[in-house]
Amino acid sequence: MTFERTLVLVKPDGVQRGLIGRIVAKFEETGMKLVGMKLMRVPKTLAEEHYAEHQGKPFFDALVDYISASPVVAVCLEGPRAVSITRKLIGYRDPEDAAPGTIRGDYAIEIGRNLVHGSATVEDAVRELSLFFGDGELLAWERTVDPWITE
Ligand code: IDP
Ligand code: MG
Repeated sequence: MTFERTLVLVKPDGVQRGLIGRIVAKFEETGMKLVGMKLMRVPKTLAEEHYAEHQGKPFFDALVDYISASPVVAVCLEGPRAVSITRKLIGYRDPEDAAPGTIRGDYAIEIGRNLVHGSATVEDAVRELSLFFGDGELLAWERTVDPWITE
């Protein structure tokens, strides 16, 4: 099984609402390994680069304002299929369609305040992680429980 790394952002609404712990716990509890985490402000230039695929869409300016309005928590998770497992836990982009049990399904109401970002593909994850984390900020470390989580 190939290990992947993925980027999660607890967006400003998640930080403001005091949901950092609950959101990070959801991922941590799967057994995926936390290899990076920091509270940070997202400058507009970084927000625009991160969301470049949405440039020109009607919601783009509001999206950039939202992400840069207040601090986020950037998290890097590692594990087999980390990208797809993380997206599954986050749930569909519009909370109205997000399944119960997912972060958006349980804690969010509107698409423009959907609490959390997760990289959509392995390629996106590589690109996004290089935007949010510098050299040395992602840590390779051993957990004694690893053999009980992955074969
Ligand atoms: P994702 O976050 O599930 O990958 P994307 O389609 O990549 O969803 O959109 C990125 C983010 O842009 C969404 O999480 C949401 O915050 C915002 N967004 C997407 N579509 C809309 C919309 O129609 N109105 C307002 N915000 C939107
Ligand atoms: Mg996306």
